[in-house]
Amino acid sequence: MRLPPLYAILDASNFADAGGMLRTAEELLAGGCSLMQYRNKSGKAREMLDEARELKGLAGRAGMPAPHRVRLIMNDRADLCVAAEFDGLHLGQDDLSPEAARRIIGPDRWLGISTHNLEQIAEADKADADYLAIGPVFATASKASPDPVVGLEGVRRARKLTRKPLVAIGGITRTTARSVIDAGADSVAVISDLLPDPRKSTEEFFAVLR
Ligand code: 3NM
Repeated sequence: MRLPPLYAILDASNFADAGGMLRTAEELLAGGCSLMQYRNKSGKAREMLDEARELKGLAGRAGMPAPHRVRLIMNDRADLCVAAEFDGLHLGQDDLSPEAARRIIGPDRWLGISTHNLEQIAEADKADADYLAIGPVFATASKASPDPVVGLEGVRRARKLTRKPLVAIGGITRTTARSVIDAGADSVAVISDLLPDPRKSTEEFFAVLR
């Protein structure tokens, strides 16, 4: 698999309602974003499934042919990933094990794992995961109790420990994205710096990432 250089994360906590999130998703798609994660740390399963299905409908209507089609990743919840027919699942260190998640999502969906230090990278590298994430690269206000910042040096070291596609996350902006890719990441995952004007921000990310 090959990751696009921009991985947008839609965190439900940033939106007053599902409509706000969907409008942002539409703008991200219009800006050319082809990989989006739905993250909802406090929602009820039923609401999450409804929102995820709406996202799925939007992404389908974006109508890009493979291999450029939009891919949707569910955070944490293997059950909702399958129920909403998402393309992949992203697991944190405290979520299901990759093996358990794989049994639920099947062999074909993408499986990503968050890591926060070199031991976790080495461990996740051995797991049945399609990509690994390392972070937080920089300070972030978007995550409760973030792990210590790993910096660009952490990305460089992670790159040396795995051949799996590597996503960098945490405090990454249009100003720093290029340096993160140059440190060895294949993709940058972003929440806040896409929010002010999602279409324009997406285009500006691509302008520095291409
Ligand atoms: N995971 P922003 S940092 C969701 O370190 C998340 O694994 C992280 O948001 C990790 O782009 C983070 O606003 C927050 O900093 C990313």
